[in-house]
Amino acid sequence: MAKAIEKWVEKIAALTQPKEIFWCDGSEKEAYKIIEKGIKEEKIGNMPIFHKLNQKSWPFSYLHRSHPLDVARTENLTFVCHPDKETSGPNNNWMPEKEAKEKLISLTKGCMKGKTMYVLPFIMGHPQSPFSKCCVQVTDISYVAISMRIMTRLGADALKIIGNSDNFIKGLHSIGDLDPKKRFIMHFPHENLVWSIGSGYGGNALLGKKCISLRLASWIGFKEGWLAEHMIIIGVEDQNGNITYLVAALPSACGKTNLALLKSTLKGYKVWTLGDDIAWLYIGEDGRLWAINPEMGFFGVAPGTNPKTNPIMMETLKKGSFFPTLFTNTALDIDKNEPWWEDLTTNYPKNLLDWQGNKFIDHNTKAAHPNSRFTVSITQCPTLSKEFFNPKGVPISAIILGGRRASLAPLVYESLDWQHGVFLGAMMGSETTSAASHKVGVLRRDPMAMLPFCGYNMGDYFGHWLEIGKRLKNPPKIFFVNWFRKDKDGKYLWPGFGENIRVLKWITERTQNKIDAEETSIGYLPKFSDFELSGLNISKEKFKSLFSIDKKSWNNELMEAEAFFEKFGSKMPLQLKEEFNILEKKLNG
Ligand code: OXD
Ligand code: MN
Repeated sequence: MAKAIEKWVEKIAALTQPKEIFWCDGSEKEAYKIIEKGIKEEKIGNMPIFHKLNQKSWPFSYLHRSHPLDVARTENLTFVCHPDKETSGPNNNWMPEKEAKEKLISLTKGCMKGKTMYVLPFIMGHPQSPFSKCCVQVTDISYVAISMRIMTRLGADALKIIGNSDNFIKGLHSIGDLDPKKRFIMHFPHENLVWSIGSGYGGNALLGKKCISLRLASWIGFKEGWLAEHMIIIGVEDQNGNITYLVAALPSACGKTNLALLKSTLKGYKVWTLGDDIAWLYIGEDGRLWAINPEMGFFGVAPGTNPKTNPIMMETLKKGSFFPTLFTNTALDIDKNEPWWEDLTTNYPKNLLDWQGNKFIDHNTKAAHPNSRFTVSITQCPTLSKEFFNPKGVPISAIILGGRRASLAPLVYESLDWQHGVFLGAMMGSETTSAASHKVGVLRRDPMAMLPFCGYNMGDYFGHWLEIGKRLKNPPKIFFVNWFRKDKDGKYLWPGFGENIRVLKWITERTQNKIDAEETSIGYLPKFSDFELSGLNISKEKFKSLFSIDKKSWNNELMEAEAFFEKFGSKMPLQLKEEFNILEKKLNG
């Protein structure tokens, strides 16, 4: 008798009609076979799907150019189809399941004709963790097959665990004909199914990432009592060798990967990396909050990455291993056959092709797409924590939430307690970036940096956070950061990057109750004397500007947050309304 997984694959093949089916085993040999086959058989526009880069300077690296209209997540075409609209909430697009499936079936029928269908069995999370999830994705593009191999634990182990059972999350992916009008990324949480057609872009097509590990997993976590979050996981080691583990949520392209791989500028301090995008948080037997990273790779934004801003990522990218490294929509230095992006070097290479493969002439435009990416195995990261391989994960002492704000939010502040932290997290706003296809630089509410990724009603999500807090014996402290505050002349007030270790130092010292803080209307702020500024040339006055609280702006923020909260109607927890009133009073009292 055929196994459930085989039956499902047969059913999908009957619908998509591929010329052949390729079951991936995750081996090294297979990866290069898929790349070679892709180069011979697959084209995007008139270009081969992969271009082999200089293997001496960038070992095992390939460049992929996507369709020019397929360069970011498409939130307007992303749907979460719970049986009823209210469960999906105002934060998700929704349509009735019947209508969604009819649309998808008509777009998917015969979409793999003449193509290879890759079957990718993989595990999100450590195979020995009770939280890990076995998944199977099919795709008709080698770029996705290879990317999934870098980003997940793909291959035989997953097949072994799945065995004859039908206990696996299903992902159906096809690039379709890349027509944005025929693109949908649909989630069916009650069936553990993601169905994505018309895009090859990471967040839309690597289904293990945002679709499974955030949207579906957040819903599973809601039902089972844990959290799936858009967070990095790091360990901060101090001069005495003590390591404090933290998680941090920042919206896409707000320096999240740089923070995950931070190279400390403070002597004696070191950051250990456990994850740069997603954390699953659960309550351990000891009553503490624990975190695991379900992924195995980094899918990071390339522009701005260089030996100064992120030396550890540069090392990771150049390390080379049996996992290939992919660059997507970067520019190409023709003379060196190397990838290039803005700020990688101070000068432009002499002969450069832009991200679409055209000669780069107009320096008023960007050579690399602003959302160009690298996909690289986490195992190549020189600062990878050994705890990454621990199925239990790490115990968390602090949660950091943040956004991109030119004004309003101080560099760092600490909430008064868990409930207050959840409230401030729920009203979080950030200026949009190029990671999703919408206008860049517009302020939007992005609670816990989860707005595009929460697979159910965010009103319920806030309630779930409050519940988790009640169940924790010693809840982590919740902090807020903003690296992006500017002065009157539009200049950044804080140097950021490696200097952010100073903020992490203050946070870890607060978690150890080593230092005091200033209580204000929005929470605790650092005292000038406790904040490590040596060697930075930051005057007391500048420090004040980094931490000033403007009453008018905060009142305005409250007004905007209120309008946002109203969208969730009766799902909005009363405790957050109480916190709202308290803050309003404190600001104006
Ligand atoms: C990402 C994102 O790609 O958040 O990680 O968009
Ligand atoms: Mn992300």
